[in-house]
Amino acid sequence: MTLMPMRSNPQTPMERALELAKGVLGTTSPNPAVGCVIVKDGAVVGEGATRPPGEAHAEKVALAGAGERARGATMFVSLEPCAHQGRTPPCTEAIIEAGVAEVRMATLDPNPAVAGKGRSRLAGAGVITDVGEREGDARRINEAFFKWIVTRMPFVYAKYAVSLDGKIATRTGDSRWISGEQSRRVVHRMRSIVDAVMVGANTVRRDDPQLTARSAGGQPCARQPLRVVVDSRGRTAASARLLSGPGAALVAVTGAAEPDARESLTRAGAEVVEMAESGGLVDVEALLRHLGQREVTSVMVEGGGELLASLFEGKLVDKVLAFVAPVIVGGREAPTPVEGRGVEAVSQAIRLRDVSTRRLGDDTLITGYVEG
Ligand code: AOF
Ligand code: ZN
Repeated sequence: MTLMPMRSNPQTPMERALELAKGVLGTTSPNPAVGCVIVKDGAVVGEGATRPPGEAHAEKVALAGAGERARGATMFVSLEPCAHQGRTPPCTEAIIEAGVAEVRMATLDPNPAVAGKGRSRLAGAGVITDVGEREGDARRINEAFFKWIVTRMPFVYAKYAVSLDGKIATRTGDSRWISGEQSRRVVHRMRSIVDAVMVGANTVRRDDPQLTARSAGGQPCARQPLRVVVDSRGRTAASARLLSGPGAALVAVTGAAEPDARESLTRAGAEVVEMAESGGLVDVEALLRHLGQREVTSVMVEGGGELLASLFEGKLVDKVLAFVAPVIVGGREAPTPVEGRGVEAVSQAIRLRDVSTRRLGDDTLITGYVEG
């Protein structure tokens, strides 16, 4: 028997703030998920995380818990406190009023309404400030917000599960299940964090996925991502499972979709949105821009190969999540995750950076960011 090693480094207040932030990911959008810890004389006197939009920011929750003990204390917060009047009043004023002596923020807020103003407002009022402790981790937690708030384009995750020989299904289209249970649980956790999931019409026809976020026991989660089908002609069957069920569904079509098809989808409960076309297909960049304007900050694209190819070709993918399972499927007709035409030379291939791997049972999850 092996004993668990004693943790030689107990969690720092900033690590706790990051943990609190992670805990509310998926409940704060389009706001970032922020964690805050207030320490006085070496003891934690208040903690908090961002509440849903329109409710308190992390700092306000922590200040409420600390009460009078916030006076002369140090605040650790995973994002620069806001200095603007948004849906809620500025956190900086609450911090100054509470008499906090020092604010240590992991990173500045890229929101143009804040972007350094929070820090200078605090410093101007005599509060000691510091920026940069665990900055990379803090930015990664809110990677979608960091892109969306400055570009108004959603952060796009390309997710797929492949066999060890690079197939996403057999030649007959069977794909249940290539990846193992632990991998599928990670996918459900991701679906509960992102604002939208997206698939192509062929994937709906072939797999009839539900695309809901479900717990390990199969129960649908309280919050569901918007389900988006890219379907130029609007030929998705009204009986497709993703059109009903908890959460909203949107079908993106082009002018080529017949009124009957649109009506049947609307009756089935979906919102039908006509987008510009590009080569006879839905212009995916325009679709993403449309979603971003509706405050969709992140989209996880779950296939198929043609949709992923147009997104990669349009340089619209930010991060890849590839689940690799130790099975061999074979077959030259068996589909692969990215179809389209592909590049001619390996030197033109899309490269990932900051690549990391994680074991999930016998599967390996490989993630990385598309080089910009
Ligand atoms: C903070 N603490 O916990 C979060 C912040 O409309 P509002 O008032 O909710 O403000 C939204 C903006 O505030 C959001 O775009 C981001 O810049 C910042 N989020 N700021 O001080 C927090 N979630
Ligand atoms: Zn705030």
